[in-house]
Amino acid sequence: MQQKIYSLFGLLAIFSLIAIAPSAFADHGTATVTNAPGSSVPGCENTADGCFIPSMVTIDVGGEVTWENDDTAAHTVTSGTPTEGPSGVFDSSLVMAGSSFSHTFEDAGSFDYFCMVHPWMQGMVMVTDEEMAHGDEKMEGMKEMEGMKEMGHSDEHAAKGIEDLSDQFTTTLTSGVIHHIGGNTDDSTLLVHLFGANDDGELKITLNSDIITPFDDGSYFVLVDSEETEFEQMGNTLHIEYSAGAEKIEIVGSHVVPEFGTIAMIVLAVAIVSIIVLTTKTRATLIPKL
Ligand SMILES: [Cu+2]
Repeated sequence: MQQKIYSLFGLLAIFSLIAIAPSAFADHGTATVTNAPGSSVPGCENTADGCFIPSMVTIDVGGEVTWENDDTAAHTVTSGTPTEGPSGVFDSSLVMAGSSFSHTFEDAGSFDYFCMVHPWMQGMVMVTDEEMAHGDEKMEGMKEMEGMKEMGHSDEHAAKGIEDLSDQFTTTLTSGVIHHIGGNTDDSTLLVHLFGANDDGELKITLNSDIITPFDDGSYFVLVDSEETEFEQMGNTLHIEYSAGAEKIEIVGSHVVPEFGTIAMIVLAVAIVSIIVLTTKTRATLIPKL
């Protein structure tokens, strides 16, 4: 008899757990998002919740979202979109592997965010007023997410062949990271976009002659934020100095390979290499940002 009562209690306990669990999950005060391992390489955007897990979270006004970087690469969580740029609501700056970043949302609304280093990584935070109809808000969010997915498609072919190029192209920076590199065939320019160059620094870049061809005398022409700049050149390696706040370095040659795929692969290779370099150089100073 006593055994029966115990087992009844046991069953009751299990049932009450099942009953309570959903409300615990529905707690909208906090949410945790993790960086998907491998998201520093494009392709994660083709899977639902492939880059940020999950890519959309809903919290109440006053709630806090924590992003945990479970990846091996450094990432940022920056409000805004890659096309329109940072919106200024929140910005983690570089979050190293194993670190995290939190933000408390005081206003209702939907907040797009992305990774400045890997702009194919996009997510959204929905902040709802308690009076607001949760269902409608979510629907709107879903629609926006679909739009974002479509945008990401142009990155698809960029994922191919990345391993082949990464060892052909090297770059190091003493301040900030490379956001991306673009090629402009019309004026034979390689555009290096910097991010987070808060101090004066130097970019050391070894150019791949398959992508950018120098002028007949073997030289290039360099502009930092549209100002002509003196630089050192040793073979194909350029040492370009820039001052704090610099955003754009242009390297002009006689010819730049037009193929988008190639340029996209360089961007990736450069981004990855620069992150590795930056991670090893600044690990000590950046980690305490918890
Ligand atoms: Cu990233």
